[in-house]
Amino acid sequence: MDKRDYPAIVILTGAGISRESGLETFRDADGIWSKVRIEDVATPKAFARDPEGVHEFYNARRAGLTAGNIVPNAAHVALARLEAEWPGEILVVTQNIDDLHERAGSRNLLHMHGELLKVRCGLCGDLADWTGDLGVGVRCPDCGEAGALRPHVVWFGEMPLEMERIYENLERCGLFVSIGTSGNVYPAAGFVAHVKQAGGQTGRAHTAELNLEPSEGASHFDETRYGPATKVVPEYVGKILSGGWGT
Ligand code: BV8
Repeated sequence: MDKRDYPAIVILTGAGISRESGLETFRDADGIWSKVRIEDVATPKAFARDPEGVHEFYNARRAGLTAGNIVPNAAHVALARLEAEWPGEILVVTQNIDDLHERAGSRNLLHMHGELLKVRCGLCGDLADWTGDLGVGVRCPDCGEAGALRPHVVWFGEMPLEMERIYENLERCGLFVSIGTSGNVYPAAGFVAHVKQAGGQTGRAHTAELNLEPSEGASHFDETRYGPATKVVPEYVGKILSGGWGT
């Protein structure tokens, strides 16, 4: 079979894929939004009103992610294996701001909600890698101004990144797999409906949800598999690589 016979795959991931690496999700019982309010830490208004409070929220998450005990799990590794062994195209679109997909070896990857280990200058637009704390007094490494650096993260009410590239891939794919997301946050939660409507390469793309439990959008999917990501994702990657996609 040549490359064209292998459907292009788009994989959407959310906080659930990183849960077994030790990172909290957002909407589970003990999740992040049970401890802080979105309006206080994850909107442009919150940052304008209380920049130090927002920096503190992201400083704690950045410190957690870089502490050394948070590593990719079998689900991240399975997706990197799929990319290495799949003869067709594959793109991972993650809502996550951690770097676990990269550290597992995924390369065709985009962070639609930004990256915790990057900062952006509100004045010169410079994007820089950043593993330490941020604060209002910290100077931009490029323009030298203080008080304009923010986490390179998409807050509520802000446009997610690379949306054109995402929709272009959704419209061409033959297989769409959603992993570890509750299907609450748009536009990501609308991707499965977009794939169904666009039809994909084969006129009808196959869609699968792999999650701990049914998401808000579960009924949109052709196929669902529930269980911890470190179990269901490697199993599903094995199924795809043995030619079982779409069944
Ligand atoms: C936009 C970055 C339009 C920050 C995040 C009013 C004004 C403006 C917009 C809106 C509005 N009302 C609604 C909206 C749209 C809004 C939205 O959808 N709100 C929701 C709450 C209703 N969306 C936006 O604002 C987006 N932008 O619409 O822009 C626009 C148009 C033109 C011009 C300008 C703008 C921006 C959304 C991005 C917000 N930023 N994060 C940060 O991380 O701190 S969202 C946040 O939620 C994370 O990115 C997270 O990834 C994302 C989705 O959550 P999930 O990943 O799904 O995590 P969750 O905890 O919910 O679920 C985890 C799942 O895993 C569960 O199902 C669980 O069962 C499962 N699980 C748990 N353990 C495991 C597991 N699965 C497998 N194995 C396990 N072990």
